[in-house]
Amino acid sequence: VAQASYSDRAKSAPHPLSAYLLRLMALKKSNLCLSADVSTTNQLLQLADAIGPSIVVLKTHYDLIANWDYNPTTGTGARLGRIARRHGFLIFEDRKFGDIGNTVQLQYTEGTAKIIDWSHITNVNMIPGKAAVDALAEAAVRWRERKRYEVKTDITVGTPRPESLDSDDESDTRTPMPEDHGLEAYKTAGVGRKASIVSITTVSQHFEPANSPRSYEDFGDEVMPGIEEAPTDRGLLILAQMSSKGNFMTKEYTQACVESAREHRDFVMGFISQETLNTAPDDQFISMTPGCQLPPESEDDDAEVQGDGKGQQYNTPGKLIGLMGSDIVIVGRGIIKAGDPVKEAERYRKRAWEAYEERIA
Ligand code: UP6
Repeated sequence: VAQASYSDRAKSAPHPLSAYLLRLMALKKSNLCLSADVSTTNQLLQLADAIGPSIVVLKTHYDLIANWDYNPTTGTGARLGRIARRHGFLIFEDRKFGDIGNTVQLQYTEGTAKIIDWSHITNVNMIPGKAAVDALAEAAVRWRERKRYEVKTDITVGTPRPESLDSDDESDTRTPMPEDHGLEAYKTAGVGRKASIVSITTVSQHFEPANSPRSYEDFGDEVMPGIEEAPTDRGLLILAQMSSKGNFMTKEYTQACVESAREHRDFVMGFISQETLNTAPDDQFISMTPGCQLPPESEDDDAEVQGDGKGQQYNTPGKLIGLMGSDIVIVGRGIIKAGDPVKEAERYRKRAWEAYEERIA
């Protein structure tokens, strides 16, 4: 597999999201994932908007964001989703789930972030055993079923019936809304704003936020030219190897991760690993690799890069893609802390892409 091109692999990938991602990589000439480890929603959205053209995956740690807004339609994840659609990248919440099946299911679908609603990809730490993967797979199937029954209706928000307002003001004589579920849209979007209401069995809403500060809201439903919207499938990566010094992931452990992935080819897209883990003829997993930095521009591209003093170890894109057979490099501080992150992201994209081209040549 390591010698095959991304576009060829796209044709036979068993997971719809993997096929989509591989096509996106070929289209954008990018095998770069940005690890957007920032502290606020605005920083996250601005970074995504600025770096979006250079990447195919944006990795989040939602719990690093101080003001994460979990509203399923106007919150941080939904807004990030628009930017992703516009620039053509997938969202990967690096949640590293690690608990019993029932708990991880709830953490994936409920709680303060409802990760499954906005993140195409997430990952699992396999320490608790294979049941966690089964449980996440089951949650994803249920979520997709529910998605299929969503109906989107576009409306212009009117004024709701007085009795449906949370107000005791009797002098309030506003005109009734045709449907009660316009109330949420009214409260959040405001009268006269465009909104679409998504109804399932129970009703939830999709609409433009009332106080959109900047242009990423204006992207609306635009999709990046050249490719359709991402499929509504969800994908999982198994944390099979780590970049950190002295981690406890043995060869046997990594192998057990591969076996679990093979049991769920329709849900597991691949691995977080330091190398490709495709060994059997029908393994078509994607490996994404963190612990990646380039030396400063003044130095040789393959010069050694020091760790961060907190256990992180770095390898260059040349080594990870070219020698280790990884498919996507994950870069955080190497890009974010650069003087010009947009330019630096392009430097990483080019180096990682060149390494891939050499590999398949
Ligand atoms: N990450 C690793 N190593 C792993 C797994 N995940 O570094 O084995 C994640 C970290 C961080 C990012 O949680 O978000 O990848 C790496 O960031 P950096 O490029 O700034 O070191």
